[in-house]
Amino acid sequence: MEIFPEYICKVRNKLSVFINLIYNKHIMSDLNNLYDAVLTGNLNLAVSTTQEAIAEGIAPQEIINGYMIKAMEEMGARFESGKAFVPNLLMAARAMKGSLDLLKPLLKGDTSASMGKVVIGTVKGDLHDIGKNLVASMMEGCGFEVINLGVDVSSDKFVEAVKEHNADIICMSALLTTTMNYMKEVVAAVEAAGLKDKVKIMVGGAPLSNSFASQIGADGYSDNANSAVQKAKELMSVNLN
Ligand code: B1M
Repeated sequence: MEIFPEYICKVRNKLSVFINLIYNKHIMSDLNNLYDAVLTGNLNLAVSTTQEAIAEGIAPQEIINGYMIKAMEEMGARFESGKAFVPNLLMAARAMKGSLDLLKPLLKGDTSASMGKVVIGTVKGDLHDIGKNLVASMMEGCGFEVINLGVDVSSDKFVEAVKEHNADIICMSALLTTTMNYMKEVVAAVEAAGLKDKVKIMVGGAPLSNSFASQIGADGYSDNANSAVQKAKELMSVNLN
C-alpha cells in the first residue's frame, strides 16, 4: 500500500516534465512564428505572436534580439543576394514596427529623474529608422529625455535641436555606406556652432565601427541599443565630473 503514493508521485513528476516540455516547445514555436512573420512581412502574425509572447512573460529583449533582428539580418542577406527586393524590405519593416509598437511600453523603466537629454536622428539621405527608434526607446526606458528628430536629418537640424533643448548628447544613426560620411559634417557643424564642449556625440548603425567614430571626432560608438545606453550613461558621468 505504501508503494501507491510513491507511484503517484513519480507519475506526477513525469507528467510535469512532459507538460513543461510541451509548454517550452509551444513558446519556441510561437517565437519562430515571429521570425517568419517579419521575414515574410506578415503584420498580423507579427502582432498576434508578439501579443502571445508578452502574455507568456517573455522578456522584450529576447523577443527583439533573438527573433526580430535575426529575421531582419536574414532579409538583408536575401536582399544582397538578389533573393529579396525593396517591397520585401518595406513589408518586413512594417511587420517589425507593428511588433515593436507593442514592446516599446515594456522597455520603459520606472524612472523619475532625467539622466540627461538626448537628441537622436538618422542622418541626411538615410531613411532607415527601426534601429534608431529602438535606441530611442531604450534610452527613454533608462531615464533619458529623448528628442527624436526622425530620418533624413540635416546638420542644421541637429544643431538647432541641441540649442533649443539644451541637449547633453547627440545620437546619430546611419545604415548606408553612402550616408555614414554625413556624420562628419554634423560633427563639423556642432564644432562651428561652438557646441562641441557642451554636447557629446554618439554614432551607431550597421556599417559603422569604433575606428570610424574616432576618425570623425565622435565621442562614442555602439553597435546595439543596449550598449548605446551604457555608453550614454558613461558619457553623462564624464559630463558631471
Ligand atoms: Co535598406 N539597406 N535600403 N531598407 N535595409 C540595408 C541597410 C542593407 C545593408 C541591405 C543589404 O544590402 N544587405 C543595404 C545597405 C548597403 C550599404 O550601404 N552597404 C540597404 C540598401 C542598399 C537600401 C536601399 C539603397 C535599397 C534601394 O532602394 N535600392 C534603400 C535606401 C533608402 C534610404 O535610406 N535612402 C533602402 C531602403 C530600405 C527600406 C526603406 C525599404 C527599409 C527600411 C525601413 C525603415 O527603417 N523604416 C530597409 C531595410 C528594412 C533594410 C534592412 C533589411 C534592415 C534594417 C533594419 O531595420 N535592421 C538592412 C539590412 C541589414 O541591416 N542587415 C538594409 C534592424 C535594426 C534593429 O538594426 O538598424 O542595424 P539596425 O540598428 C541596430 C544597430 O545598428 C544599432 O542599434 C540598433 C539596435 O540594435 N544602431 C545604433 C542603429 N542606429 C544607432 C544609433 C546609435 C547607436 C546604435 O546612436 C548612438
